[in-house]
Amino acid sequence: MARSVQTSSNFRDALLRHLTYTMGKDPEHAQPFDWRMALSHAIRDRIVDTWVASTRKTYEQDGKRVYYLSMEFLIGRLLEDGIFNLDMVEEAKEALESFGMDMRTILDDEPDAALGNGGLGRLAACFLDSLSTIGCPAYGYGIRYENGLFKQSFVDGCQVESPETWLQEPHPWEFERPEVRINIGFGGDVHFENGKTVWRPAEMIQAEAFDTPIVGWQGRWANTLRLWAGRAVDPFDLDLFNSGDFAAASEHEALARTISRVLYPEDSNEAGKELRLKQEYFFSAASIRDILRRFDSQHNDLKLLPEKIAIQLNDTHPAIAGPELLRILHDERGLSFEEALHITHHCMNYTNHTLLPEALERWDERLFGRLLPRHLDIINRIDDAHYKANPHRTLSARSDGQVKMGELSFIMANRVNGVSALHTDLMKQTVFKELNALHPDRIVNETNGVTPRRWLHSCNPALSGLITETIGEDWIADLEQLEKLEPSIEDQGWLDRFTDVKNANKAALCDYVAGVHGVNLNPEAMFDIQIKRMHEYKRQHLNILETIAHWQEIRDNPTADWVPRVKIFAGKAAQGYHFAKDIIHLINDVAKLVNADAATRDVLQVIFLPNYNVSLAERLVPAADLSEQISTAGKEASGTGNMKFALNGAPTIGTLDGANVEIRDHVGKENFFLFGMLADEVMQRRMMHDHAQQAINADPRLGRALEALRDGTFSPEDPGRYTHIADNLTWSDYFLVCSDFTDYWRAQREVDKAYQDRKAWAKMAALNTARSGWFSSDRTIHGYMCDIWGAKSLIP
Ligand code: NBG
Repeated sequence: MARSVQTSSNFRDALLRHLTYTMGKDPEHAQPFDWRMALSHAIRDRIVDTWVASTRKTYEQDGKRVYYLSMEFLIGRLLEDGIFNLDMVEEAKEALESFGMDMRTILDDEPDAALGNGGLGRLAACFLDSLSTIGCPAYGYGIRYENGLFKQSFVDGCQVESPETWLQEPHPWEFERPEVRINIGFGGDVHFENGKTVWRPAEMIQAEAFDTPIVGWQGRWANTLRLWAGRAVDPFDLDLFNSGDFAAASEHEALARTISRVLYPEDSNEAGKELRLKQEYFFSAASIRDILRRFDSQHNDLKLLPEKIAIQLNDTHPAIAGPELLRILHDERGLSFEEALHITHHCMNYTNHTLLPEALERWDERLFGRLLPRHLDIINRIDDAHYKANPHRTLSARSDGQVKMGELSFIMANRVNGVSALHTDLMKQTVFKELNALHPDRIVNETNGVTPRRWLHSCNPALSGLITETIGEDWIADLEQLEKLEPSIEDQGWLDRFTDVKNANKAALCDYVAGVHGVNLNPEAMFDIQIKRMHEYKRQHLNILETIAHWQEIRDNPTADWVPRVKIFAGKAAQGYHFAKDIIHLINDVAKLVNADAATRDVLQVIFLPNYNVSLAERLVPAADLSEQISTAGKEASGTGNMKFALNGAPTIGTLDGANVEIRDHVGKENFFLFGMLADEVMQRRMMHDHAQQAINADPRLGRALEALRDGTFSPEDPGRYTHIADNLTWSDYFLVCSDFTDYWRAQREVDKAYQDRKAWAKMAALNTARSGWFSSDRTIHGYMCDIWGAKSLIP
């Protein structure tokens, strides 16, 4: 399992071999696509060596395996990741150059695997990287969506969605496993026969496995991401075909495939669809079968299960895995219900990722019972057993005609975790207050983290190079070593180099934006960036309102000493979330007017970059001067973008929400621009019936910015376009945009002042990098291994 020791010429041969024999192309006629495929295969060969060795070792040592069940894995591109993790950047570059090819062009040819919506899916991807780097035997289980998250473009400033088609080209990273096909049942009824309960499903869909190896840092270990695709059990009806009904002959196949066709967008009102529940059961049940099959191949005593496996439910989407495991142990393997429950409970753990009530999954029990009749019985028995053990209170996973997945997950799980200190505390005080009182040791905190391989070493090679030159390269697998940078920060020469890196990253972003979008950004300006899903609680509208007020003030006094800023936004809104889409439209309309304003454009530019995804984040994060983390306190469970920015030397302007609290503690309060109400103040303020009007009356800047929305300043062709946004903020303002506006304005002016002293700013930025080492997902995974899974690394 040692690092591959390949000479450059060996690697060049491997590349040429794959171009010739895998792609069937001559170098003279090969297109970037052919080179990308050849390079991917050459890199993949190295990964497979590690992968096979890791799997063998896991079987030999019979260590505990971790199973991470997640509806989303937002892995993005894999080629660059593989090259960096194998430490083969120079070899790959040289090999390509010897054929006259530029590596960047080849890497950028890869489509993003957008199998997730946002933070939850990207966290799962960072965890896979850390599990492999640490050498913890683990499998990610999810769905191989044919169409990942939609593509976003703008037409007249409005978001337009089109399907993501990442699988239209061959995907070089996956291995189809036709021998791993599992039939998953739906519907039908439950019988009692010969003393046994038997579920006879009415419909069957086959789950077929596709495996992607995930290699860790320096190629020492590789785990598996196994994604399930839907197939028909009987794909083709020859009788129907021969009778002339060609469409009906393939209908089974088409229906079965819809199950792995699309990723549902979060926050959408449509999520209650039957298909979503089917997807959840489909991948959870296939994964449980697979886990048991692997266990059975090495053991014959089911009591050993909790010792040999740990299952992590990434939010409630795979919660049905609990009742499914229990069902198999009891109905099929013949354990008593109590014993099956006991074993299941000790295998399952649950991560909660949100307190937003609309995002906590609940299913209508008629729908649930129709699709999963036996599971509904089992959930009732789980509930009864829980009540029996805790008779003083009923805390039902089933009530008001609904199956509540949050409660079910809590009751099933051995450990329940939140994703930042504040979120874990709020979980105990709110959604799981009663359950926590009954099971006070069950909830633990595991603050999120991000992988330093992708989010510093590979996305910011210049900064990575400077760090390695200063403190050696061990920080890549031990991020807290970044604190060793602190003495250098006192050295002006070093700090100038740090600033040069940032400036070069900004210049590269300017080139990209000019090339792709035809907009010239001012590289001298402060790059102020807010990138994340569009949501009212994340308050992109607070940011744009402040931008409007700022623009108005510059126009009042154009010759004052303004600090030039570029306001950069990116993010997708769920298709059905009209308010969020209107905010995108507004930002685009503001950009149009402001960027064309000769009186202000030297000091203020606004741009909304379309189709935010992992690859775009990899360009933006290294180029940021200021990180916007401005959610209403108590609403953002953690955030992970906040960590990426701090790590890459962008101080935060933010509220005390999610992991911002811990970021501020680590980087120091003097290196963080704090504003806004605290979570408990938010709850108090909301009780005031006229909180928004009071805030507006107290701050004429806010009043004037809202007025500009009402009078059609930004939409002269359609003056009423933004009245409803102004009305919403004036009359309801659930997310307290108005109440936090004045303090946000104050903090922004402090940012301006701080940025004017460039030396002091550089120091602040560098301290953010040096003190962000704790936010590595390696630290988070060590926490899960120790507090939740009881799993060990198999790397000696
Ligand atoms: C998101 C939270 C983020 C958090 C990520 C990862 C969901 C349901 N939750 O704050 O909103 O960083 O999860 O934990 O997507």
